[in-house]
Amino acid sequence: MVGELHAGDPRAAAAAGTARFLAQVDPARPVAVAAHFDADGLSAAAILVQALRAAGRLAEPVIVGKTETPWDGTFAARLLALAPGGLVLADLGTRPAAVLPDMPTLVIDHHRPTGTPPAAITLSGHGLEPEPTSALIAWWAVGALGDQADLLWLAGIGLVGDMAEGAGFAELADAQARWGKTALRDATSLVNAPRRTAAADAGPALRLLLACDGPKGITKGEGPDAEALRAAKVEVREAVEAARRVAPRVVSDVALIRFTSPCQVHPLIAQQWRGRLRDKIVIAANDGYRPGWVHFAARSASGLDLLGFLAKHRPAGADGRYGNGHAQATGGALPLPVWDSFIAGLGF
Ligand SMILES: [Mn+2]
Repeated sequence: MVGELHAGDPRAAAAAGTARFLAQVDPARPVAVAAHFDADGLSAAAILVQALRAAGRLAEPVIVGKTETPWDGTFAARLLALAPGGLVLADLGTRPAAVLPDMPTLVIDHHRPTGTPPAAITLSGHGLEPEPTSALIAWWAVGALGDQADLLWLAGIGLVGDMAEGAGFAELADAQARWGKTALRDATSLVNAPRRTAAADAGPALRLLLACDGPKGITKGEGPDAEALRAAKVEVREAVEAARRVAPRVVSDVALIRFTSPCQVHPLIAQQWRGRLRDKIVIAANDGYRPGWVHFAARSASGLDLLGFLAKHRPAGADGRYGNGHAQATGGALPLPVWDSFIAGLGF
């Protein structure tokens, strides 16, 4: 267990940790809010940025691009260009390396930690029962800045986006009662679409999450940003249709589906085959997402710990992009030659 949410009330601990973080930040400088580009990460960013600005703080969202992680030098340069006084990392993983050394840092995350971030205040929901998503932890966190009831729909989008709808959080029930279950679900589906497209431009979704006062602003929106989300859904649907025609190859307990698409549809393909090959470890591998690399998603319906499985089969040359996430939903990215030795090790 890493971080501060595991002793006592996680809601109070999230707010207390955030207050301590903000006390370290020079208020004349912006807080850089770095986030993942899925519905949970973008909603977490929208919650943090809006609550910080409403409290009179400067805050700027910085969203990772396609294949980018905060631990890449390119991303650190984007952060430093803001001359931030503090850094929030939302829904980006919990790793044992600093993104910006010597920068006050708040980690908000729910993926399985691969270590303890040095000198950061870490709000990790991993292992809590039920497990909160990053947007919900972000909403708890900004409780440090006053009442945030009007931002609760954003936490709802994060929960729906990461399939925590059935986890039993009272916050989601409250959000559904106020803004509508269907509207939250439909808005989540739209916000989640662009990250799977070839361009993976999170801009339109983030602008809508920052500007709207509820999910219907997204589902009923008519501007270019809402239009971009609808176009993204069409692009992704067509890419899924193409990839689902590929037949799996099975070697012992692993089923491999290999295809080429610029879209991040490998998690969707793995999820679909998981339901049909219930005793297999399903690996959907996409060699068109990034030239020279294979991006893959692993799923299993058998309850096997896939993080453990990938750790056992870790090829030489794999880096921090390999084998992160959740026990039942993981994957990674490997350069082509490393991928070849990985699947050779699995018997392919
Ligand atoms: Mn998440």
